[in-house]
Amino acid sequence: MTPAYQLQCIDCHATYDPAEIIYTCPSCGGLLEVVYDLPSIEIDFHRSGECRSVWKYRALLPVDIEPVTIQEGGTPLYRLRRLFREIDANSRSREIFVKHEGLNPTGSFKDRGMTVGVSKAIELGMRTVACASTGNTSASLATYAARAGIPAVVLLPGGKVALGKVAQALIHGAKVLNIRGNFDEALKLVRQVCDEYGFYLLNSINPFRLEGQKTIAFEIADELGWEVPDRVILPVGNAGNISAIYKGFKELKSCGITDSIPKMTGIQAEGARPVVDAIDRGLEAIEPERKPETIATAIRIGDPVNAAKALRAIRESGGLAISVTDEEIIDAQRDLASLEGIGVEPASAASVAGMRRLIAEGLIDADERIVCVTTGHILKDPTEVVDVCAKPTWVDADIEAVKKAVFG
Ligand code: AN7
Repeated sequence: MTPAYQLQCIDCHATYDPAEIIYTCPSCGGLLEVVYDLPSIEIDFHRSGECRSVWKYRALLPVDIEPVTIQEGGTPLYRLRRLFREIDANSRSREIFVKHEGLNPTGSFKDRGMTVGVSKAIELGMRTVACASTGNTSASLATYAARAGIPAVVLLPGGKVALGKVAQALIHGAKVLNIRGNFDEALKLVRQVCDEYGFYLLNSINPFRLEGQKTIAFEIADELGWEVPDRVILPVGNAGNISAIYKGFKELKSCGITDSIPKMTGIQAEGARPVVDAIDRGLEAIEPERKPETIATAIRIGDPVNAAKALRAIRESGGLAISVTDEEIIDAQRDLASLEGIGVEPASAASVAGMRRLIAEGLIDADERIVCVTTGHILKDPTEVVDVCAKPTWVDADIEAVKKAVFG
């Protein structure tokens, strides 16, 4: 069934026809979101036995054609067993889960947004799709554009995108531009290109893309038997995902499917923390960081476009925002990999590093049920992994040498 929905400005609340090609409010410049006439929509996904995937929840997705899909979503929710054993022993009731979004088709949560966003592009008759990207968005966009049979143009901060992501954008056939500049500059440029040439912009300023990403909330609640965790912790870069997941939880509550909203908790890297600063200082809007820097290149973003939505998500839900150092990120990445068997890229490990810091500092209650979202797969950034790990031991092709190396 086709849902009744519109675009609405989050600031002046003006509403627009969803077929208009707009990314911000033509009247006041505010961010847009998709709003549904919830009472008129027949929602059955909480009763259906269908496998979890983005399109299981299509009653609350704004796409009216057969979607462009390669089976996104349905990612695992792992309960942590060893990493927080000490903390668990202190607090037997604490449950900590990891929602591993790195297990989407292209290895990141972006696929949830792109299956919806590229489907929308086709529905709207758009002929070319484009984005700026710290890597994962470009990998995902290139893949879904290939699936849809339309060209993609991606602008990258040259030299600062992890190897696996560049490789994906290239092999899936996107036009890949290495900009001599950072992500924030690339995003400004791609917005101009889209305006001038009528390309469809699929950065997270596009409200339809975020609709796909809100299914992370639906899947978490679904997997917990339509209960809601106390807190969701995730990395924040351009601040789309935290906004999308919050919206998903709000819609579930509005529909009467769940009865609470998790405390949305955003983690940024120390060198790129405009959202954390705005929360700390009680600012209305973020102050951009001109020279963002972190090993977690995915979230090396100084001027997040969705900051206004993210600040609301964090404040309204009673959540938190903190930053972590690159060392804490690397430690969390290593521990997730070696103690839990969960391989994630550095930005994703920021969520677990942040949780560890919050628990250590006593900033979150001992009995909270927590979900950390790990947003990207470890193979995205093999260069970083090899850099932070001990090197393999070279051994002659000789049994005595092997024995010596194994036991020595
Ligand atoms: C692994 O690909 O911005 O706060 O251009 O790749 O929704 O931006 C990636 C962001 C977290 C931050 N984790 O999410 C891009 C891009 C990973 C990411 C984020 C990104 P948002």
